[in-house]
Amino acid sequence: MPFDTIIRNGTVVTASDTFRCDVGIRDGRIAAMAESLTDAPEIIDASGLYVMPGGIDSHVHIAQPSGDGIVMADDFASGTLSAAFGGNTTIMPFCLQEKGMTLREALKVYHAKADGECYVDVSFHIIVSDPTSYVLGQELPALVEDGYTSIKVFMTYENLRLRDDEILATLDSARTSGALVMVHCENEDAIRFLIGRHEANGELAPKYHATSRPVAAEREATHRALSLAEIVDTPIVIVHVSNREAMEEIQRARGRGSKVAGETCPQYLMLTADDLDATELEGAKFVCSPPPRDRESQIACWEGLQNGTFDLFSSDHCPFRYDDDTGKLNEKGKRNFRWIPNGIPGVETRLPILFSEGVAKGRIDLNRFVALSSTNHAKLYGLYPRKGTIAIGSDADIALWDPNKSVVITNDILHHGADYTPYEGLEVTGWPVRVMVRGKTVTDGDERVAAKGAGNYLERGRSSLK
Ligand code: DUC
Ligand code: ZN
Ligand code: ZN
Repeated sequence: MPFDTIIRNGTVVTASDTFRCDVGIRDGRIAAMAESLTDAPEIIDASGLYVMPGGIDSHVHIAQPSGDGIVMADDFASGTLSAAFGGNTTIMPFCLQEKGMTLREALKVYHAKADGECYVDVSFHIIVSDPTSYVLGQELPALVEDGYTSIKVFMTYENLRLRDDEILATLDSARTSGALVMVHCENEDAIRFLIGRHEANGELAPKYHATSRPVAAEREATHRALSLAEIVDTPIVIVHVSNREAMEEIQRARGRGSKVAGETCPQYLMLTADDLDATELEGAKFVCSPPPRDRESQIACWEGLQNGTFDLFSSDHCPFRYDDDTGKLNEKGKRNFRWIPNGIPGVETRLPILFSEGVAKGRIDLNRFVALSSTNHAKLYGLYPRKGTIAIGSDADIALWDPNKSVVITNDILHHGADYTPYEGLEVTGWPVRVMVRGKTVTDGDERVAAKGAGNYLERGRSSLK
């Protein structure tokens, strides 16, 4: 038999083209694409379906220590299963270096959490919170050689933030090592000042999370990150951009010749700060950073997806349970917004939302959908063309999409560990009805088919952004 599996009668969509052909899979990779293929023990009829590269979600938090009795709602099993049901075949969670740890120690902890547990392929970005000279001079260059080719730095959160000199040193090391740096841009000092003022005024409800982290705090930090990167001539990714002013900083930096990638997320298209002002404590369900803004910001973010300001559409899946001591409504979080853990679930809903609100509503075309949800992630994070496209020789990481399937998103149809979705009741058109990782079906849309451990850890090459 020339193939293990043939996907027949589907319409293949890549970041550049849409065409009718059959796809032959052998040994986990795409072995043939032709008008008509025969001869395989498994024939999948994809009539009426799109055959797309599986989603790559390059911004996901799973089982990340969050301090103070707070526990993330997903481990690697539930997080990757949820990812698969949402049309993804690879996710990139963060491996947190806690202060005092080496990067290798942090990786050891994360590999122990992930190994043998995953349903889709995974690869870690390392959060650098303690950029010692050993970390930057010795570890990072060696880790890049070992396939850990991206890091994240924070400009906010007291225990994570780097000062400007530390950011410069980290960027400088990343340039010589060949690592790509993702930056969380919010001005910690301004935020702490505003949190303090809210507290002094007795303003403690979830909605004050949004006003304590205003657009100016994000815009300023974005400008500073871009300036620091320019000073040491290092490419960066500005992650989870929420508004037009931060987008304009990216555009201006590109105009000066800087190498910058931009990312936005579903929450900045679908939610606003008003969602944090729900009755009782329900607003806690929408607490994430940067916070959702306003309608105009949603429009701006759609424009950014259309005009190339954004290269990446990621979930920033960062799930906490709502009605739970270890989650949003922990004892302190019930009384003061500053203790509500930041982050919302979204790995399973990212692609249906982009498909429905983007493709079905005519804001972006199918090829842009694939670029934003898969191909650009593979290119920027060193996985292309092994991942992120449908081509001969690429891994057979495939999502079959029914463009007409209409689904009302409710938490009980999702597979994550959170007890809510921020998108409860949202009706979407278009849904992944089969997801295959390296040629093996993980979900058929309704049921899990693969066993735990079907997902591999991926070493990556260098970024296309250089
Ligand atoms: N930053 C993230 O990237 N994710 C969740 C919380 C945060 O601040
Ligand atoms: Zn962040
Ligand atoms: Zn994040």
